[in-house]
Amino acid sequence: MIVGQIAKGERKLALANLGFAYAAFLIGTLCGLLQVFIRNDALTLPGWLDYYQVLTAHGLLLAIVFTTFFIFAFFQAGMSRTLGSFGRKVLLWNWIGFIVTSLGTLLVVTMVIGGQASVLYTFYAPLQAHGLFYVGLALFVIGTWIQGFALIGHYRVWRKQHKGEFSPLFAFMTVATLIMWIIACLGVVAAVLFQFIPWAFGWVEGINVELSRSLFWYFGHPLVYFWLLPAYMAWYVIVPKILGTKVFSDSLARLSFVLFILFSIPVGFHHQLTEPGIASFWKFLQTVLTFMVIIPSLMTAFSMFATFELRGRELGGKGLFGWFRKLPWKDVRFTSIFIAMAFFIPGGAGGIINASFQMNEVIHNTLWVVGHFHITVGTPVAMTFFGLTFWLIPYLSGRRLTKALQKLAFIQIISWSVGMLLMSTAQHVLGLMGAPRRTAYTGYAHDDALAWFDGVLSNHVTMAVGGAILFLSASLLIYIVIQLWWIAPKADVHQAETFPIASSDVSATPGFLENWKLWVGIAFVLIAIAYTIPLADLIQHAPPGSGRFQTW
Ligand code: HEM
Ligand SMILES: [Cu+2]
Repeated sequence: MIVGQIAKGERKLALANLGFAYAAFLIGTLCGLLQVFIRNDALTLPGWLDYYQVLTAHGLLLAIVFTTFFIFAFFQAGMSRTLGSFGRKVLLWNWIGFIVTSLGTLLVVTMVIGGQASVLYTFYAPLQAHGLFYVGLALFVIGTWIQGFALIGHYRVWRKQHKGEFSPLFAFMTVATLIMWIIACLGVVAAVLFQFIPWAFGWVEGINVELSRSLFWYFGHPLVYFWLLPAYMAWYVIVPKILGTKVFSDSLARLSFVLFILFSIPVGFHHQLTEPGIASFWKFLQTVLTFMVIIPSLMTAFSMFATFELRGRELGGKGLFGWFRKLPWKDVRFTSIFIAMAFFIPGGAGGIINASFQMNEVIHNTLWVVGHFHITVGTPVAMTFFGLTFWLIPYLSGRRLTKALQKLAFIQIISWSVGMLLMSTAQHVLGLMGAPRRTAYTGYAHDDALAWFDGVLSNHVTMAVGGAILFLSASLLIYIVIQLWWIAPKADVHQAETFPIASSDVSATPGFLENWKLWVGIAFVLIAIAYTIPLADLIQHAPPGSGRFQTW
């Protein structure tokens, strides 16, 4: 059997992470299917299962477990591919981190299934889950830190051996993403260790609710960039290789990742615009910082389309848009990611609406928000990961994506797009008309108001049709994953999938871009400016702590 160019240790590690990711994906999407039918009163759950229990599982399994495990698989395979095989210590610590992350996940999932933690994935106080739920969360984060530091260790070894050289772009971006993740998690770790665990186990009586929410969102916004940056890595580094060209601009790519470290953290208050206890000035400041992220986002969009156009013209595309037809549409590795990018255009535009103080009043806590994150994390990120899966699993398993499997893969990405278009459009429109999010079926509204939800698009039935198509698509993906992992024909040397990495010209890249001390320093200064005074305020002028509530 021929297995890519990857050592056995990393291969097993990445596959273990992928196994967890796709198990979570299957159960998570099944929960999504239940939700869309419950919300339009087509399904009633048995007494032992609760809507909010299902929704907690859905949010956690898809937004946290699927993404994180997938991302680490991608990082581990890619770091081994670009920097060389892991040393014994790096490999060992990656495994230890993986095991701790997995134990945390299992503990959290057990608590949710056991009906002890229907607190949704944001676990807002004063809703109180079993203490072990928070212990599981802490283990999960610590496990990712161990894996993260192990990968950074691998990078440091490489740099010591290659003094004065730029690291490969893939490795640079991995390190940038991990640095952002580690800084971001400080908030959630502080809340879980110092607030939730003592409170849930009954060691202290009250919890400072607003402080816990602020610490959560200090983490919660960069969390979305933790999902997004690995997808951007695929766009910057993998896609050009599939197109047969090189990275458009190495320094632009590195600069945009540095800007994401700076501007994705000090902005959590844009999720708390309606909350008391934070003065308007701080909300305003963090909103301004939020909008700074538009700069690296548009830099990314620009370099993607520049790559497409330049390559399309090289291949003979003429006229204003002739290059578009020359792109490799028959290659599912490309088309999947192109669709992912296309979904991100309305997704990003919606994000600007959400982050705007006044417009947020209209959409806050409505189904619009649900529509929004399904066309950001639920499609651009998730579908980029699907597109990676089609070659990453063969690369790791030594099998082939056959013609028949590629056909199925096309059906899968197209059905996901159709399902998502229906579901998320309905969610956006319903939300604008006032349908709340995080609410099981309710007939509690005036008849006139219920009539608003009778349109073609503003309809819970449209949402359910979309959701059902999505679940079929998810099941098809699981079938493809199983085929690629265990069943498809083995590849020989010539057919073996490779890990596509585009070459990147560093001759014009300024050295300070790889000066991590500088960027981490600036990131902490921005965080201190945006958070010190309002958090100190929340602690000093704390109201009496809240008791524990279990509403289920
Ligand atoms: C079969 C595919 C899917 C279906 C049918 C589906 C359906 C839904 C529905 C109906 C809700 C809103 C429920 C409510 O607010 O009452 C929801 C929430 C959510 N979905 Fe999905 N979804 C799917 C896939 C995904 C994926 C792939 C992701 C992320 C990678 C995702 C992440 C989330 C998150 C984070 C929430 C919010 C949970 C909360 O409010 O606590 N979903 N989903
Ligand atoms: Cu945010």
